[in-house]
Amino acid sequence: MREPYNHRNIEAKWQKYWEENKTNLTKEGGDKKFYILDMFPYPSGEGLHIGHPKGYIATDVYSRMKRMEGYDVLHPMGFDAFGLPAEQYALKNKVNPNVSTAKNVARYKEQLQMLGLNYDWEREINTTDPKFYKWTQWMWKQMYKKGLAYESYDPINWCPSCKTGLANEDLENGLCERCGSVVEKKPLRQWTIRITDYADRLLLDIDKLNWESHIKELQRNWIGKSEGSEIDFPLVDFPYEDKLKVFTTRADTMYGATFMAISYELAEAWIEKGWTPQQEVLKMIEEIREDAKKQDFSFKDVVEKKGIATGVTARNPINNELIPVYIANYILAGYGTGAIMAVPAHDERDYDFAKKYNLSILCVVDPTKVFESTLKEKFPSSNLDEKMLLALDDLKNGKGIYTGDGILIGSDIFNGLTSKEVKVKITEKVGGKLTSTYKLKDWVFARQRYWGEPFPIVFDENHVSYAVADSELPVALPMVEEYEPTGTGESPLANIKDWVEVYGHINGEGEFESLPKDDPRAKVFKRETNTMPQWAGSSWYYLRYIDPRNDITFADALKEKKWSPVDFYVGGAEHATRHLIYARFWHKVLFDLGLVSYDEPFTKLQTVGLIMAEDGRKMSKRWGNIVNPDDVVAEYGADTLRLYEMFMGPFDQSVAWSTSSMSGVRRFVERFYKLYDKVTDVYEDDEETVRELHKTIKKTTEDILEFKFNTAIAQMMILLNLLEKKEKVSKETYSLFVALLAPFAPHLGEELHALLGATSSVCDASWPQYDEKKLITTTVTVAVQIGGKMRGTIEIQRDLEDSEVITLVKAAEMYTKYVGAQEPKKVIVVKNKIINIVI
Ligand code: ANZ
Repeated sequence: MREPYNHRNIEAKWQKYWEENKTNLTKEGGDKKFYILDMFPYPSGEGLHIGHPKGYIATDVYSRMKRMEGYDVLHPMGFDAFGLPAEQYALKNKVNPNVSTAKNVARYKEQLQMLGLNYDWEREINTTDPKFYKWTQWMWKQMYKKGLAYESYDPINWCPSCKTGLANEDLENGLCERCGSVVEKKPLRQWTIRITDYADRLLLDIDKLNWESHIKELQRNWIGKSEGSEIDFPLVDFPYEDKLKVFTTRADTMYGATFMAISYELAEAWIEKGWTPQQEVLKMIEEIREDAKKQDFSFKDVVEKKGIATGVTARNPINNELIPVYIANYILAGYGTGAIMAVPAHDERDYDFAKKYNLSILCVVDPTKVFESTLKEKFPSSNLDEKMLLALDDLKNGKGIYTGDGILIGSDIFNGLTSKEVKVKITEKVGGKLTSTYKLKDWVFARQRYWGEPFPIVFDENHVSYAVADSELPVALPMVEEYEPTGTGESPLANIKDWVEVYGHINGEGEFESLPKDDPRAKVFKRETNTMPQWAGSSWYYLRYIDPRNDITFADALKEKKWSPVDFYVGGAEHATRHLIYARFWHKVLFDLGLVSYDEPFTKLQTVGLIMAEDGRKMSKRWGNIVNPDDVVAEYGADTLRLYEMFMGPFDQSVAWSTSSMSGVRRFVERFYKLYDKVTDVYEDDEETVRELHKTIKKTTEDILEFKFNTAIAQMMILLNLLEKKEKVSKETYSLFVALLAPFAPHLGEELHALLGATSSVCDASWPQYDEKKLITTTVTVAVQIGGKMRGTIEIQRDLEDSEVITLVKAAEMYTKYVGAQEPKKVIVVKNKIINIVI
């Protein structure tokens, strides 16, 4: 008699086997490759969260199947260990981040290994390793040399609590994404990267990507391209500035401009040039500036519009009308030109402002003459006629607003023409130019903190910057005692005189090279003391896995060509606009430099749904509802946890943890193990068994490819139920079933594979193939009613047992959506017809 299933023994045994036999090392000789990648974690002090493995297990299952299908598979893992969170953790616990990070990395790794993930640990990388960040510095240096990285002094987002400048991408609703503080605008010397030079390509190439459409849309919106015109409005008798340049997407409404509006920053620039406005104006500027500190940078959406007349007058170049210039709180300094022509009849923000300050509203686009289809677009889902008439009526009375395109009125020679044609004509007539503007801003790339990559830059006594020669890379981050942020806008590195001051000369290439202090050619230079943001290493780390120990280049060109691009990338949706924009940009720069072979890094992308706590809330210390992976593995085993996380629900949706379903999965594992007792060497399975087996092969293969792990597992459960009812099971059937299960539960897979007589790892077994001819079966479509409402149908095999039908329906998307983690009161199955779930 075999021992009953004991996950501890089995899992320890096979983990040791994999390590000793180097089972998980990447194979490189074949002609088919597959590069599957997880977004690497930042190793927090808390250890692995139970939600982390969801994505990792998924890529593990996928990569194991690919390997069994004969691919060379690259499935690596590493750590994103620089950055603010790691530094804050170190400060809080009063340990040096060098020490705490190493400790956290070790713990993460141990936890990942405990799950039996098949990462090739010989390729492990860590962004804080000088051998890694040498290449981060080297790549940044290429950007510097190309003019893509530049020093700027503009006001940037400053977090007073984290004491560092931040990129727009680091904000969430205007607050520091890290600590929730209100972010201020602070002028600061910093390094910035011209990501906007790539805005158009980043936008266009989105179409090439096999990514979820909502992620693609988030990227498009983040880049935020807007096509319009730049037009100059001359200022009348104003000695400090002769014109106002505006950006508009609606040049067709120029005859309807009744005032101009500028940002308070522009008003301040005028003051610097000598303009002395009225006291009230100064007060208003002050007020808006204060409000702005509490607001997001997308200030445009302010609810309460306010502002004041400057007393300055502009001339509308299309009709020579004189119109007043206002300062308004809804004008963003960093968008377009920071000034607008305001057309209250056709723009909502201008309309609100005009209403508040009693400014005239002039209608120049007639909505009634628009084609009906355009109108329907503008007023969807409502009673078109009524809305339209109302809009027209209001417009006629000079109090309405219509924001769509249409036919021009009140516009002199342009009357009767459409908005679309007039946009170009008017722009040309007033000597403006057609341009685009973007929401994407250049990337603020310097942090005034310790725990990051130093820049490979030195300055001479005139603050002229020089790149550090390649032979001197990496510029190592010095080990220090004191690394608290200074808060002055200087990095703590600035206090380390020994490190900051370097002796050397500028070589023939125009780069800095060190020399002994007493060398007659040696002069003193100062190192850049800011460090790079956490996004630096993560913008290219996937390339390093390809050739992680190469000291000559970041990755050998032939290897890069073989493995790139990443075929499948899996990770959190929170990276949709930050990491994924930065990495795409970085990759395109490398592509333009001829350093990589493809212009997009990640062909396919899949986001991971969250795992919520059993009570439906987010897991948090605050709620005391955290599930710890170590505990789960100790009690249930890694294989059960793996299967459970894949079975929980549709992969991309967030699902609540459920201990009872976890126990159910554990029983499945035990029963699977026990089924071995029925295995008979020479035995022919009946037709039903063969059919169900082939169906399971087909479904598992297809579902894994589509990341529908839950339905694959549900099908395996059905097959298991069936086999349990049979007196005997052939060795052949059981072997194939073991092969299907192995990617999900690799320890058990190995154990059973060995029991069946194999002498090599199940990882090297072939992936089972199904036979179309053996699949013929009769299926029925069954209606699903949940809580009294029809929620859809599922297709299942005719005459299934009630319990099997229930298993299948629980794996359906509608079940997760309408029932979730709660236990239904009752499930009634009317055979081959309907399933009624009472909740
Ligand atoms: C006149 C006008 C008339 C406008 C009209 C709109 C409708 P998107 O599409 O988001 O790019 N704008 C330009 N720069 C601005 C700034 N710095 N702060 C706030 N608003 C600004 O929006 C472009 C429109 O937003 C521009 O077109 C401008 O208003 C406003 F019937 O110009 B429009």
